[in-house]
Amino acid sequence: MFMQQNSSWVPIFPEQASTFAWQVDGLYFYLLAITAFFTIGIVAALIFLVIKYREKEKYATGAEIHGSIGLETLWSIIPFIIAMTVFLGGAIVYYNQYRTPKDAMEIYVVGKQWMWKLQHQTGQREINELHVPVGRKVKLTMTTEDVLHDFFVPAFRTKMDVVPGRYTTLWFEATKPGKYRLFCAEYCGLNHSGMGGWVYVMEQRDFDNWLSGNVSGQTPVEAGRDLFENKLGCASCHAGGPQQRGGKVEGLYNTDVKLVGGQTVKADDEYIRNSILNPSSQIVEGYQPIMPTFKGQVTEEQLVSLVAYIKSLGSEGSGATSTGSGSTGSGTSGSPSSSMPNPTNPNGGRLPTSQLTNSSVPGASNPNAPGNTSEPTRRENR
Ligand code: HEC
Ligand SMILES: [Cu+2]
Repeated sequence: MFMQQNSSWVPIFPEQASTFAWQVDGLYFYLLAITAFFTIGIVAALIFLVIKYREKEKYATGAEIHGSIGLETLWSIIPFIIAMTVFLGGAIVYYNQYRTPKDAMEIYVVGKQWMWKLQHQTGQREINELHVPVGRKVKLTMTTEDVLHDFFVPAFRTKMDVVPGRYTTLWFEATKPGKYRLFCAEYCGLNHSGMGGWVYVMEQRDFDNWLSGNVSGQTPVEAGRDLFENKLGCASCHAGGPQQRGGKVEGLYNTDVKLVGGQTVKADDEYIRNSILNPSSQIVEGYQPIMPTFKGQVTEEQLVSLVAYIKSLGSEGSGATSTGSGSTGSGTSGSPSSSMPNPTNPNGGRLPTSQLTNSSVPGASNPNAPGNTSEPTRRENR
C-alpha cells in the first residue's frame, strides 16, 4: 500500500512531506546560494588578480592606497544586510516549528534503548511505527526511559531531542500520504543506528480505519485514572473533599500554582510529572510536604498517562468529582483531539490558591467541593 518515497527534485534529498519542509529547504538553499556566490566570486577574483598583477618587473613597488570610505561602508553594509536576511529566515522557520499549535492531535512518545514506543490518545500503541492522518496538526509529547534520544523525520524536516526527566514536544503537519523514515538522531549506545522506523501518513478515512482496526486497550486517560484511583492510591489524598491532605487535581492543568516560598509555576505536563517524582521540590502553598515520591514506582508511560488524566480533568470546572467523569476517549472516531480538549481557561474552575491558605482544611472554603465519600475524614497529625 505504501511506497517508500524518496523522489525529490534534488537527487539526494528526502522528499518534502510537511508544511514547513519547503521553508527549511528554502533557507538551506538560500545559504548554499550565498556561500556559492561568494566562494566562486572570491576564487575568480583571486585568479584574475593574480594573473593581472603578476610580477612583470623585478623589485617594483605598488601604488600607495589610503582607504576609501565609500568602499568600506559598502562592504560593511552589504554583508550586514545578507546576514540579517539569513537571521530573519532562520527566525521565521524556528518560530513556525517550535511553537506548538493549540489544536494539534496529541501523541505520546517514549524513547528507550533502542526503540520508539508511541501511543495515541485513543489508546492504540505502536512500536517504531507511527500512523498519522494527512493534513492534520500532530503534536508529539516525548520523553525517554533511559538516555538521550532524538526524534527525527527527515521528510518532515524537523527533529527534537528526547531528554531523560523532561517532556519535549515536536509538531508537524504532513502534506502527502506515504511512508517516511523515522530516525533516532542522537547517538544512544550500541544499537543506535537501528533505532528507527516508519511514519505512515494516511488519508483521514484510511487513518480512521486503521484506528478502528487496532485494539486500543486503555486510553492514556483511562490508564491514568486507573492508576490515580486504584493502583497508586493518589485519590486517597487527592479525591477533593474537605480535610483531604492533598489538593484537588480537577481543573489544575494550566493554572498558576503558588508554591511555598512565594514562587508561582504553571501547572503544565512538566510540573505534574515533577510533582509525582519529586513532590518535595515544589510544595504547594497551604499544604504539608507529606506526599511520598513515586520515583521508581511508575514508568514513563504511566507518568504520561497520569499527566493525560489530570489534563483531561482540566477543563471540567470545580464541580467535577474525580470518579467516573473525565474523558471517555475510547472511541475510535478518528477525531482523538476533539475528545481531549486542551484546556485554555486560565483558572480552570480551580480554587484560587489564595483561598487555600488554611493548611488543615484545604478546600474547605469551596462551597462546591464534593463530599469525600471514598475515604474517611482524616486530619493532619502535625
Ligand atoms: C499521602 C498523600 C498523597 C498521596 C498518596 C499523593 N499525593 Fe499528591 N500531593 C499531596 C500533597 C499534600 C500535595 C501538596 C504538597 C506538595 O506540593 O507536595 C500534593 C501535590 C500534588 C500535586 C501538585 C498539586 C497542585 O495543586 O499543584 C500533584 C499533581 C499531585 N500531588 C499528584 C499526585 C499523584 C498523581 C499521586 C499518585 C501517583 C499523588 N499525588 C499521591 C499528597 C499526596
Ligand atoms: Cu536513540
